Amino acid sequence: MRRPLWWWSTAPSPGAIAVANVCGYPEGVERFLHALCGAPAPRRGEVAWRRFGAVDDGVVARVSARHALVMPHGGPRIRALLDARADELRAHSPVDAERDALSWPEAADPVERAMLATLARAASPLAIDLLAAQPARWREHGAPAGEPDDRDRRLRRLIDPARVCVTGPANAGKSTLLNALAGREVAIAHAQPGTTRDAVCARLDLAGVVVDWFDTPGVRPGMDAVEAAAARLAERALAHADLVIELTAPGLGWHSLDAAPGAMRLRVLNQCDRADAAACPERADAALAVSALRGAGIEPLVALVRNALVTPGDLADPRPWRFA
Ligand SMILES: Nc1nc2c(ncn2[C@@H]2O[C@H](COP(=O)(O)OP(=O)(O)OP(=O)(O)O)[C@@H](O)[C@H]2O)c(=O)[nH]1
Ligand SMILES: [Mg+2]
Repeated sequence: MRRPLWWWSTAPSPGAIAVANVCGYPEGVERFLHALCGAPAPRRGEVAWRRFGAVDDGVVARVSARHALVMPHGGPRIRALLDARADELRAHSPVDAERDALSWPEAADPVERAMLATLARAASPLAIDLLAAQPARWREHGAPAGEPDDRDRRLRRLIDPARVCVTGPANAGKSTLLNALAGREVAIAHAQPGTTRDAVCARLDLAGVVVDWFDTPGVRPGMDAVEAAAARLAERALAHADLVIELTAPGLGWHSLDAAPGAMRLRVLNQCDRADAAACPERADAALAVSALRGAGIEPLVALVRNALVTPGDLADPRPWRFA
């Protein structure tokens, strides 16, 4: 087999640097790198800066005669262009098991190999210790029988982030809440109703559990065509949500929209810093009152969402986890 294998070790989400592998017979690896970079392949053990044609520049590390790492910048467009170039150069993608065996030669057994492959793409910091513990648990208890259960599925949110969708009337403070959680201005927040005209998404770390957080446009009468299109995008986000936060403010009432069957729901009253918040009718139905603007109640909200998605009991449970 003279055609080298080509695959990415880093997750497909944007990052500073991405790492691709070129693996195969030495002459196949050399021919591929020469064609990709327009310069001779680095020698075994060498690390060199190279241009990757018109696509990007970066570093090539020759791990061994048969294996090199190609490290461009980590944008999805650069990855796609390099994949297309690898295709032109007739490299091919390994099947999962082949790729894992090549990526993790130090793994003692298939469970350890699968664990390392999962660890490399897990989104949440809380996944690290739990995944690292799995090979020993599987050895001690044996492979868990049957299909994945609810705990397995909840814990997988540590690997592939859960979707949290915030809905509610215009001016409830949905975008202000996203900005408060992100610690930067992800979405435009403004006193004018109908400010959010798109489904904005940000990846947030909620005390160790990473989620994809969707800010949706507020529903209000007399929406224009752009807002109506944005509302349809919000419907799509809701259809795939794991958790829906219904956010409102004093006097605005609750807006319940259809969501994915089985999605959890949490009612939150925002703008609790206002003088009329304590006695407003929405307070009685809210699980929590927060002020996105002033920061009150944000930590308890983070804890509530995090514990709903991945329960403390799931994390403490010593049984093996079907993580793959
Ligand atoms: N007093 C107070 N005002 C807030 C709070 N959160 C948001 N606001 C204000 O409420 C207004 C609307 O905030 P947004 O975050 O844009 O509201 P939204 O729910 O995203 O609104 P749409 O995008 O129109 O659906 C802004 O003037 C915010 O400053 C809060 O906790 N307390
Ligand atoms: Mg908004």
